[in-house]
Amino acid sequence: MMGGALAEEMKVFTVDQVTDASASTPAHMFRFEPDLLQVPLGATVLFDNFDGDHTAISVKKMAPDGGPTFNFGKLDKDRSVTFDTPGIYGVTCGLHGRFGMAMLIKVGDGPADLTGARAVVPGGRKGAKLSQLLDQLEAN
Ligand SMILES: [Cu+2]
Repeated sequence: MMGGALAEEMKVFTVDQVTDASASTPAHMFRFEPDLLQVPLGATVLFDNFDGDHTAISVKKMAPDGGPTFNFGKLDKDRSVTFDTPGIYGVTCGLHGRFGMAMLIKVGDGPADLTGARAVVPGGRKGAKLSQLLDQLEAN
């Protein structure tokens, strides 16, 4: 491996997958933290599933051409993805997407193709959440 431990560390981002029984709405009860993540090209994102009850799945079509897609089950040990293709990636949980458990990852410094991403947003609460995150990304 090239590069020191520190350089490697700076390119690894952890996303918590939360189950919060005290939350007042289902969308808040099951969530990714953060739900909007911007990372440099080549970064690795780790979906921690620390409470053991979440999957992490690419949202259909919501990834740039040639970019990685993934489908991590509840029991998978290695739940990390390296993003070598810039663009916008949608992620959901197969179990809680219907409650709005979804997030966006934007990879790279260049301008994001928001129009392309909006065109493939799915329906339901998951889609509503992703649309809201695209609005946030646009406002940044
Ligand atoms: Cu979940």
